[in-house]
Amino acid sequence: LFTAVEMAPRDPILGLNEQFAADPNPHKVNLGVGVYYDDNGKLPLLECVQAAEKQMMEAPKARGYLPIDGIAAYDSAVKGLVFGADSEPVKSGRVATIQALGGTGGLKVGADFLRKLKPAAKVLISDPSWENHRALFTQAGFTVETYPYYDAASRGVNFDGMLAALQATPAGTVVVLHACCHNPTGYDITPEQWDQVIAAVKARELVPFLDMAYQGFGQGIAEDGAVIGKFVAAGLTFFVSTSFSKSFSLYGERVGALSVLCDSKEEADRVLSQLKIMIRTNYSNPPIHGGTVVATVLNTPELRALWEKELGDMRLRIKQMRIALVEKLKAAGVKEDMGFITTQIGMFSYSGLTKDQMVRLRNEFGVYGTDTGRMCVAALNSKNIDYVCAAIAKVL
Ligand code: PLP
Ligand code: TYF
Repeated sequence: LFTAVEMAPRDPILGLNEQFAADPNPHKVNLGVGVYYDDNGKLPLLECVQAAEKQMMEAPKARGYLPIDGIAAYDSAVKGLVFGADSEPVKSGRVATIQALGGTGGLKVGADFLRKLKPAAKVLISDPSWENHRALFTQAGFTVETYPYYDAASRGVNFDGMLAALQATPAGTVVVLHACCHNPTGYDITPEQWDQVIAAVKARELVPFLDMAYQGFGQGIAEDGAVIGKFVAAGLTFFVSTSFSKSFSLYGERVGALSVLCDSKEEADRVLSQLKIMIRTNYSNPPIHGGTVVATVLNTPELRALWEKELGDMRLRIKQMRIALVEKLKAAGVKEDMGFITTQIGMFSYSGLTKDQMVRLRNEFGVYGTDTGRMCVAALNSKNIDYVCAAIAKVL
């Protein structure tokens, strides 16, 4: 049965983790996978999460099946976060939201539904994008192509190229857009550029799928969510996937969501019924723990305030690491102006280093980033940054 089964390639990012774990170098630093570590190099367990879990422990509950679309209080909290609790879409009931297995799960439920709805549509992702975007939409049955995004020469976004591509795209094409903190480049488009993207999406009748995996890591929760408000104001219907993996440091609990903005409550009810079929035939219903933690935090004012503070601290620490990286690379003798690192946003920096340089960093110094030159700034800290800067200076 399995004699013809080929060995599949490793995930380019998660595969690096395995290589890192096996590396005996005592100085090794993992800047490969997108995970936030604190200044001691530890994965944080947020205080708001611990407080919610304490509450849950003190009033233990039996574990029946959840509804197919998850915890109602979780879904409504997600709607509030993404669209605004008092926003017209939420108040009118025209958002269909389901609790998903991480942001990936939200993307996949949305992709499966879209494939049934628009089987002939193509999917466009940014060039480059999170590699799993291509894999996930391909696996869902779509042909995946790209729109221009990164411009290496200007160290920024090739916005003219992006817009021209969208304007030349056939109606009904699904366009995956990073809502904020673009992975892997760290370059976001400006609010004015978003307006132009939205105009193109509207004119060409494209289907926007916003991936919001880093809400709160850019400028703040509301600030990063503002782009959603722009799509709403334009009168569009669209998809939004949410991930709490990073913002709650709950990677392994698999907490995320999919929200679909429809034209009316009646339409949202029908869409929700279809999303439920996707869920039921895949994993039936989501798990309880992570969703309860997030719902408890988001729906308890003191815990919500604590979360916003802790998320703000993570955001600030990453920004400080960007500033320190620029200064220390200069001090380590790098002649090139690395100031672009502080104009990037979110957890990643596209460093501009070549594949050869990234391989040298890994093999000679135990500093792990992806072959594309992406480094996770959120894994730098006051103890490893000098070593990393010295290593980068040597390969440059
Ligand atoms: N989308 C992007 C752009 C990401 O970087 C990630 C990271 O993991 C995800 C989606 C998936 O999120 P999750 O880990 O919650 O599945
Ligand atoms: O881009 C990253 O590093 C994160 C984590 O298949 C990740 O988004 C990477 C690869 C993958 C799943 C998650």
